[in-house]
Amino acid sequence: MYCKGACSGNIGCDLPPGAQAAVVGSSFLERVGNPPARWVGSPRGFCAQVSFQRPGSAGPCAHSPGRADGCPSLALLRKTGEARPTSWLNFKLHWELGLCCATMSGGTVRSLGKGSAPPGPVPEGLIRVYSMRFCPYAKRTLLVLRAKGIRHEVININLKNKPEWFFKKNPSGLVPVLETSQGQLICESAITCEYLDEAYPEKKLLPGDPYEKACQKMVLESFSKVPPLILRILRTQNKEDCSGLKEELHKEITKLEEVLTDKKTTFFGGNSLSMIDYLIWPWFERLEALELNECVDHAPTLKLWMAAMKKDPTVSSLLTDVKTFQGFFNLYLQNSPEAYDYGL
Ligand SMILES: N[C@@H](CCC(=O)N[C@@H](CS)C(=O)NCC(=O)O)C(=O)O
Repeated sequence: MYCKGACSGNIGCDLPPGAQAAVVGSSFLERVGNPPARWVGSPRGFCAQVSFQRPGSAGPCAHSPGRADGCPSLALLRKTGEARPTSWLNFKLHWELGLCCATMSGGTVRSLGKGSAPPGPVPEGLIRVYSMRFCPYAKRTLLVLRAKGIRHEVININLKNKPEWFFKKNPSGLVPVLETSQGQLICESAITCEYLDEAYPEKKLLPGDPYEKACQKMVLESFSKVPPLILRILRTQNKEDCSGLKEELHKEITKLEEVLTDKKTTFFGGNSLSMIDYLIWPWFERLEALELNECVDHAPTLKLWMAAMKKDPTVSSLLTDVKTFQGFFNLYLQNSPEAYDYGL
C-alpha cells in the first residue's frame, strides 16, 4: 500500500507521497497519539486526506470498497467493541477499516482555513467533497455519497476564515463542492446530488420515470422555503420574538404533511427512501437542537417519516447529536471561526 500523496496535512499525517503503508501506519498512529474514541470506532474516523492503494490492485480495499456495512473489518470491530487500536492486530484491522470504508463524513476532520496549503489533485478512483461539518447543504451530498457507497474524501472548510484557494473551487465560496480526479468541479448541493446519481448509476436514488422525477423536484421546490426560514429562526433566537417565523415554518410543514399524506407512502418518493428524502432530511435533523420540534407536532405523517429516516443506516451513520449541534450554533451565532471545529 502506497500513499498517493493527496494529503493536505491537517490530520497529522506528514509522510511523503509514495511512502509505504507500513511506515505510514506506525507513524500515523504515533502522530495521532490519543485519538478521540470516534477516530477509529466508526468509518467516520479515518484520515480523509490520504489515499492508499495496494500495488497492483484495482482499488484500495479487497473487501467491499466504499461499503461500510459490508466491511468485515468493521463487523469484527463492532463485535469486539474496540474503539481504538490496542494491539498491532487491532491496528491493522482499524487501518483496513479506514481503507475499506473510504466513505466517510469528514465528521472528525478539522477544517482548513486561510494560509492552508491547497490540496493536491484528487486520487484516481475517489471523488472529493469540500464540506463543513454542520452544513445542511453539504450533508445532502454526504448522504448521497454514503447511500450510494461512493468512495470519497472530505475536506472541511472553515467558512469564517476561508482558504484563499477555496475560491478557485467555487468563486461564491459556498460548500458543498465536488471535485473529481479529472479536476472537474461541481457546486450547489442539489446539483452535486443529481450529478452523483448519474455519474455513479449503480444504486439509483432518483426515479427513472420522468413523472416521478418531476414529482420529487416539485416536493423540493415546495420545501425550498424551509431552509431560509430555519436559518432566520436560528439567527433571531434569544434576540427577538420569532413567533411570526415559527408560524411561517408551521405552514410550510403543513404543506409537506399534506404531500406525504396524499402519497400514502412512508417516504416522499414511495415506500423506500430515495433522493428527495435525503435532500430535505438535514433540516429535520436539526429541529430538536433548535427547539423547533413543536413545528411538526401537528404533522403525524411527517413525524413517522422522521422516525423512519432515523432508522436508515445511511442517515443514522451521519447523525449529529443535539448537544454538538447546539455547541456549534452557539459559536456560529458569535461569528466564531472556532464554530466549524466544534467538538473536535
Ligand atoms: N445553494 C447552496 C447553499 C450552500 C450554502 O449556503 N452553504 C453554506 C454553509 S451551510 C456556506 O457555504 N456558507 C458560506 C458563506 O456563506 O460564505 C447549495 O445548495 O449548495
